[in-house]
Amino acid sequence: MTDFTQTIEEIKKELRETPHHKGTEHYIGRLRARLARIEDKIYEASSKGGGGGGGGYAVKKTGDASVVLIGPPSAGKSTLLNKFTNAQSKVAAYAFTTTTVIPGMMLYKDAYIQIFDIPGLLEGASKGKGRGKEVLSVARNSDLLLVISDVQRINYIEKMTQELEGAGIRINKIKPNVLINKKIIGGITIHTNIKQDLDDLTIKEIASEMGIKNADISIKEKVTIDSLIDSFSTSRVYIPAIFVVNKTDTVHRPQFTDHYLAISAEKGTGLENLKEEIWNKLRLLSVYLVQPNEEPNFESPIIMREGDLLSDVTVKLGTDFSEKRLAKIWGNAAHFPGQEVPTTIKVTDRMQVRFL
Ligand SMILES: Nc1nc2c(ncn2[C@@H]2O[C@H](COP(=O)(O)OP(=O)(O)OP(=O)(O)O)[C@@H](O)[C@H]2O)c(=O)[nH]1
Ligand SMILES: [Mg+2]
Repeated sequence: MTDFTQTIEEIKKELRETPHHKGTEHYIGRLRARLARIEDKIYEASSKGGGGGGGGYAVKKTGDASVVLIGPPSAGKSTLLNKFTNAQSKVAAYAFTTTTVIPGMMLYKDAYIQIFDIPGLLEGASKGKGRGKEVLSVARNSDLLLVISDVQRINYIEKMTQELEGAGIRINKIKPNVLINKKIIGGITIHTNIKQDLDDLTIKEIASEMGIKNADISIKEKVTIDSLIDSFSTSRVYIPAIFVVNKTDTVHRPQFTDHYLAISAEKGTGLENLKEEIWNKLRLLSVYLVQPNEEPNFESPIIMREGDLLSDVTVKLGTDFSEKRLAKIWGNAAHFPGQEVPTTIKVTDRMQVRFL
């Protein structure tokens, strides 16, 4: 891979030395955009480099969804993995006990949820400290992150979050509402009904720096330089996260906001609660397949995600179902039991479906 380190350092130096005010905003925007473009290239290169996007770790994804445990050394990640799954990840009182990615499978409400235990993260991981970059690339490819620390080091949750941000991972955020319609010629046209703090020149320069030269850009929310760069970037990922505080058995009365979920992995407290939160955050739901000539029942669950269509269920079921365009449904979404619907409708939890 091309070494961008020097270019990155030069841009960062320039950013530090440029005074920040309205008059330099477009220049700052351009420099930040240039940095983001280089990051995009680095992530593109590393995700092509085999290992299933694990960037050096062989990570095989199976099951209905995947979760990664992120935290500093000795937070109790491996202890938690062992409680939740059949895995036997080594647990010890010293740092960096886990040195590679350890998968385990958790069965919860019919869903097979794959959990990855990974080496502890240090501050500076996103800049390449330890095997931080490889670890973070496992996180990039997951459906949910459990950011975990212990009661003595609650502040590490915030530090880990910053490392994730530094690796282009946006936590509990949604992609900025900016639509880009690329064209062959004509330059950049900006459409927005909202009064923006950024002027058109800044927006155009950021777009152009990120490789968008000709396009209609519709900006449907108030943007900042950072959120605009996020919306143009090809390498940002948006992943939900749960913040977990472990080892709450070691303090008399743990004190922190309900922003955090309290557990003791070792004693097993708070774990059912955490499983339910995992299920909710993954926005999983169960759909039940009803065979022809069969009464509706709850015997054959298929795990789907909120927003999936019935046609996504046919994809999951495989080729025998690929031609199906109509279905009968039972459950909350049905106006009456056995209603006939096209497979373009969304699935709902506990929907029973017979494909026609
Ligand atoms: N008191 C208490 N100790 C715990 C708890 N969970 C884990 N530990 C202990 O904390 C130490 C580290 O646990 P690990 O599960 O190895 O931590 P880890 O996050 O996997 O650490 P690395 O692999 O080094 O990153 C071990 O001595 C565990 O027994 C807990 O809930 N309460
Ligand atoms: Mg470990």
